Amino acid sequence: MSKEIGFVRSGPLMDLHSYPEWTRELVRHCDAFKRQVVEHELFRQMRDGVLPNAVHQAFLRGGWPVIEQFPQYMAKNLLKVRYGQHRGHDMARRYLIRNIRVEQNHADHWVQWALASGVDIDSLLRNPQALETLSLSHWCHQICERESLEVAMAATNYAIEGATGEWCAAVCSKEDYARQFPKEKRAKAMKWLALHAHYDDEHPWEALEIIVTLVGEDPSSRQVAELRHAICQSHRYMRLLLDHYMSQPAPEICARPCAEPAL
Ligand code: HXD
Ligand code: FE
Repeated sequence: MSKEIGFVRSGPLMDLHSYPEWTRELVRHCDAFKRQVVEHELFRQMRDGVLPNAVHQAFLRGGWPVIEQFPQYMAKNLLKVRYGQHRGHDMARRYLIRNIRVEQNHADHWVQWALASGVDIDSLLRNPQALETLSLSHWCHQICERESLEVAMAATNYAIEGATGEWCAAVCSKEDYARQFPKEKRAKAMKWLALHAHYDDEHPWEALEIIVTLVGEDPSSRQVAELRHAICQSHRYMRLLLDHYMSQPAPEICARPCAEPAL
């Protein structure tokens, strides 16, 4: 049996007051975790143009698995959608199909950013990444594979893209970082960052609207707790990745097959 229509937004998309009170509380709670990503030392140094080259390159290699796989997380969620079952499903269908296409170009722009930053693309594509980095992509696969449409979209399209819009805006808030690239390469190098730094980036808000439409005006406390957990975990995994590169810029390339541990 199909669910009732439920939440219909009346105010502006990007205004928290357009959403039910439980949403506002959820967003406020998770913002503390998001800030630890957005205000991370790695992004501060990137913004100021003082991030050591080795850390910068390692970050670009380490971020790649999530960039490459992001459309696949969305595809997993698209598989959960049933046309005509619920207004939230129809909104999710449109959003996911449209944005999977958009993310195709984003992977290309990330590669251009890495190339302009001196990253060897073969090593970006083929070398094993640090476990701390891989855990974000494993988490995304796990949650999109096992959890509901709304919880999985909260972890990925809302939490990861939301925090990303803000850290990109922070890095682009001054010219220092962009100036590190020669003028003729700058636009191409900065394309991924510039696209995600748009203050009016509606994607996370659209995801939030879909999530609220799916769960309705008055979800159970268990549903809200699941959403809260998914969002905060994504932020914590992002932070784990950033902490890793700030504390351990050592090469992570495994030159030889890893030896069996001694018994
Ligand atoms: C951040 C490292 C700590 C990973 C950032 C992941 C951002 C994903 C953004 C999404 O739109 C996919 C993309 O390639 O643009
Ligand atoms: Fe993107």
